[in-house]
Amino acid sequence: MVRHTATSVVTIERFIIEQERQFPEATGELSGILYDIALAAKMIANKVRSAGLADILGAQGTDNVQGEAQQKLDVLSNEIIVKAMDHGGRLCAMASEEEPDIIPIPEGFRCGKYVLLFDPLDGSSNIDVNVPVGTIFSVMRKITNGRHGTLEDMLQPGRRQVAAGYVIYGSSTMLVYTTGQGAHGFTLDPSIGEFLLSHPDIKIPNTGKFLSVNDSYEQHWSDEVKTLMRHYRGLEGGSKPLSVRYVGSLVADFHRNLLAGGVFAYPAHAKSPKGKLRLLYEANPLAFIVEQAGGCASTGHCRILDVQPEELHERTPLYIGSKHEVELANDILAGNV
Ligand code: AHM
Ligand code: MG
Repeated sequence: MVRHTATSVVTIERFIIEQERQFPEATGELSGILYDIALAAKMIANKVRSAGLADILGAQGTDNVQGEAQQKLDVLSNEIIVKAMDHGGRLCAMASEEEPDIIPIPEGFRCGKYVLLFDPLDGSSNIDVNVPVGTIFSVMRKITNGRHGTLEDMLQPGRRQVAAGYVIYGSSTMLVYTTGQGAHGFTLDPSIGEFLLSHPDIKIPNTGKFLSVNDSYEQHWSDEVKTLMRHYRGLEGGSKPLSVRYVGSLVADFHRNLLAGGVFAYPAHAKSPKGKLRLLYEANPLAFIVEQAGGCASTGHCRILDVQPEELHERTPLYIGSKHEVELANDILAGNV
């Protein structure tokens, strides 16, 4: 990998090109997908930034000052991504958390050799209270013959991802991605409209500081999950308690723990036996990133990246973050502690 000094200014485009150069056989298609995602992210960031004005300019379901109907931001973000990606000739199909079925590439456009899976605006219920939200994406290589991508191309285990990433729309907008050569973070400089390399080769601390979990579900947790949480809180097992931080916006909770060390947990519980989060749009891409950063992601029983998906909108329990805390989850949920 090309080394950059603390003072070099490296745009995301230049970084992607430098990474691609490591592979002389690369056609540039994957790089093209990443540029298009970065462009879509800038467009969404722009909409998210003015979301607080929606009430002034016209709320959802009403017309704005131009007389156009207002759209919910998650629906709008979905459209932005689809429109930024469907004509580039690199994808053969897409799937979104917002849409029930596969999104085909429109007739008349070239189909490429990749599929894109995404959650256009995760945590969008937080928009009204000005809490960070995010976009999460995953890229897989097409495995079927034929021009268009199929469900089979989407339902591959996460270890086959060729790229994955997320964008966090927070106090600044950041894009973090991996193509399997480390996890790298870029911060949007709004004055020039460019993502600049700010967090090269992110490494998550082996032992965490933070615990992110919605513990109002405690009454529905299994005894093993309750024991695990007691360990995390230092009430059992003798370790130092983790500090609880729960935004309720997966990208924000994950991002903090990735940089500072910690574990995000969304356990299965009696009312939601597979948890809440989606394997293909949320767990897999974040698992690829966390592993590249030296952390782990587990269902509590097996590595997230090894799960064979059965359906597009499948949910999974998720324990993700620092190695020590995720391994503790595996041990306690297996009854080994
Ligand atoms: P969404 O995809 O409908 O936005 O839901 C996912 C969000 C995550 O961002 C967050 O971690 C989780 O839901 C919070 O769920 P809960 O309110 O059950 O704790
Ligand atoms: Mg989501």
